Amino acid sequence: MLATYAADGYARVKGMSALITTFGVGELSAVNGIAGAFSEQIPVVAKLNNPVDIANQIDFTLRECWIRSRPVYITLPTDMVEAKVEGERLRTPIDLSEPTNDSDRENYVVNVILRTLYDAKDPIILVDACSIRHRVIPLVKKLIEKTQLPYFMTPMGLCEGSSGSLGFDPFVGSLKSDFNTAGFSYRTSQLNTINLHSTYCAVRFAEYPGVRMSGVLKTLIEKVDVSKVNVTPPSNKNGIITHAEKSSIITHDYFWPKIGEFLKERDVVILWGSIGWSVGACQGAALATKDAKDDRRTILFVGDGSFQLTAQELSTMIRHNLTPIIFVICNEGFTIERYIHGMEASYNDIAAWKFQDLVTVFGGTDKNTRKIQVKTRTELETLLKEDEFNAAKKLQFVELYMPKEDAPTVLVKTAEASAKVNKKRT
Ligand SMILES: Cc1ncc(C[n+]2csc(CCOP(=O)(O)OP(=O)(O)O)c2C)c(N)n1
Ligand SMILES: [Mg+2]
Repeated sequence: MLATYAADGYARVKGMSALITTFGVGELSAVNGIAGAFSEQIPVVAKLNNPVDIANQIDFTLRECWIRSRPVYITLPTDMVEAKVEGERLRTPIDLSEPTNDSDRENYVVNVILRTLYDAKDPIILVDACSIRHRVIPLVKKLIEKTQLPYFMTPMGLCEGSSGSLGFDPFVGSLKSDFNTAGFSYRTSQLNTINLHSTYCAVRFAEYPGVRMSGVLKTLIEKVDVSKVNVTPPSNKNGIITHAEKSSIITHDYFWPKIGEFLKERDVVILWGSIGWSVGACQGAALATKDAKDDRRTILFVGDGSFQLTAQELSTMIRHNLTPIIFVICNEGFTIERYIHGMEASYNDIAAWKFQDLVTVFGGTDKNTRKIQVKTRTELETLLKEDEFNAAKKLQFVELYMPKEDAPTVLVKTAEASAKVNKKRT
């Protein structure tokens, strides 16, 4: 299971990854992570398939993995593992080109989209996860630049990209999970949306199967008459949170703006979703940057509860001499869950681990790892300014303490929305 998380993290950084498991027991454990990769449209290759033209089949499967941005599964019988196959085809790269749309259909859909867009009063663009998965971010950027339409990113669009929509609320590549929509709190009626997807497009309630967003976006950029689009600049109501409050305690509202200043362009940042996923994904992502001989930093932010699920991946990171920065946010358990249900409930408590000692337990030494404990704002600020810390030349493990009942404002709102949805369903 941890290997699937690592493969997921690796694919997010390097585009695609492969994973080999033992048949039976191994694949059963892998189901969890592969299903997660499927739902988030991550291209992972899991194992190998049957005889006749094995090489052809594998090439075909790899192309499908890339084009659909979904995991594929190949099983290979034991007697095929060492079978010799013709190597000539290795000289021809696998064709990973995007399938094109039938041009009549594409033009028709683009015309419908344009008509709808010109009629719209305050159109916006909402960029979601599939835009990144299906590699259309450069096209989305061009569309935004050309039209000057206000745009928004969903949490997953921001982290890794999804597709989205164009609205009068166009979505480009929407992935409407509970988390991604802040408890399904999006307020766009389907009647007011144009949805662009990797395999179809939808305008209001009409769906156009087989019309892929990559082609549609290209034609849209070409054809859009900017003078006919009603652009309303967004109001900047939220502003930037500043914290003048004098306290030595690290709270979320204080922490994240500080981290915002610390992060550099091209840093790979991993935040937790399915608990346990992020530690494995961090290992895969750090390995991917190392394999790519890239000096991007890999930075993980993980809750103490989530970390306890897959802590042993620290061992793999140490074994591969990876150099991520790991912040374990210690707040005595499942804070988000406390907000959703049971602020004092014991099922949201966890055992009080000595987190940084694990680095030593898993074989880390002063040479290849560093352990840091942070309890005050001064300690954090000193650390974030330090050259050695910023250079990220060894694995750095930060055990960082926050109050049990503190949570970011946005998260509290998302939790409230989830609690409301849960209540409605019970
Ligand atoms: C596999 C899985 N099981 C259950 C959940 C539900 N869940 C969401 S957040 C969370 C607790 C997270 O605790 P922690 O990592 O310590 O983060 P905190 O909220 O304390 O910052 C749980 C159990 C989940 N996201 N994934
Ligand atoms: Mg916690």
